[in-house]
Amino acid sequence: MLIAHISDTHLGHRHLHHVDGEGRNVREHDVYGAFSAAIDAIIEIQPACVVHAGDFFDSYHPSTRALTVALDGVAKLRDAGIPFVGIAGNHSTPRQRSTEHVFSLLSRFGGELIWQEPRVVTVNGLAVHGIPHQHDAEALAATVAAASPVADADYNVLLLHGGFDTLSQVGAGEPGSLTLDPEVLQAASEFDYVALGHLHIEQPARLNAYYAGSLERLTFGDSARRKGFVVVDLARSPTDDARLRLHEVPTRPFFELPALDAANGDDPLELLEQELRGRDLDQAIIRCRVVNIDPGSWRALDRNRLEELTCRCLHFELLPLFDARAAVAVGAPTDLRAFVDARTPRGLKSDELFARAQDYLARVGGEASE
Ligand SMILES: [Mn+2]
Repeated sequence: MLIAHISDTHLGHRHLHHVDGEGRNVREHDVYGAFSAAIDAIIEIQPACVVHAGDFFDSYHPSTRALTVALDGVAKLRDAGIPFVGIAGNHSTPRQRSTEHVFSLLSRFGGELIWQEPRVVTVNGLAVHGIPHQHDAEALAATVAAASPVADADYNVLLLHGGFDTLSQVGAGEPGSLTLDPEVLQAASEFDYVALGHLHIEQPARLNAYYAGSLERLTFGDSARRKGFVVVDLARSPTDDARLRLHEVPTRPFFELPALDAANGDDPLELLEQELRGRDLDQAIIRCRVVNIDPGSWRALDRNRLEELTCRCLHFELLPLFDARAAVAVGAPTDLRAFVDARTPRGLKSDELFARAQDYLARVGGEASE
């Protein structure tokens, strides 16, 4: 029996300022595209069920566009006769229980969504035990410990959203996110499979438990080699390598380059050119840090050359990391004070001008290092 495990689709996620010809945020559109591509691929595979391990939407009050994409996907699966079971993750859990949950809408389109109390959904001989996100880690652990497989189901799958200390934590810094004790997974070992959500890099958590990861890279910290959803053949033994495979979904190139080190007086742009050689730059989103550079050399960087090197990218960020001693020298506060005192027009207070100048410098410094 095949199941498809998808997670952290974050519909509605926006990043950067780039818009397409119709004024839509490019990254938001990428996220929708990845989701729709995953749904189409799942329909071709025809699994017995699709499970979604949380963070379906990027927020619990998604935009009309995010909702439209979600409802279209759920309806497509329904029309293809493939059951869809999903749980709420930290992003789709309202802080107040009185808030009407967006999942109530998806349920009307044939999805089995679980968002308040844990619930078992049985479809095609498969029992899916959905445990929605709870803000209290201990309560969530107790709920997992209390879950037990349904004896007369062919297979039992546990659907859970949370991170574990021992694993790569990309996606774990999200608001309301949880870190669980690995013991929690031990308690779930009688399940045929534990479909995990929350960490954005696809990875195993233990023999029968796996993170499908997000469909798109949402931060530069996400160094996942591959993106997609997981297809599990529950009939195969957990030790069988053919039991689980990641079905890749094409994504936009999105990565951080190794930091360029300007310590030896090398031209950072020469280093950058070498680093970019042979990489997929077309419409890519790339970030690169320059370390050990002084503010003077940073300011003297040839911006036209930088533009030439990176013009094929959708977005390229070069970030200087000044060393602390050099950074203090930037504002040259004693000189600035003298400068302001000498040039303050009559009728204005030099103290106030100086304070304002410092404020501007601090703001510019803050923007440069973000
Ligand atoms: Mn997430």
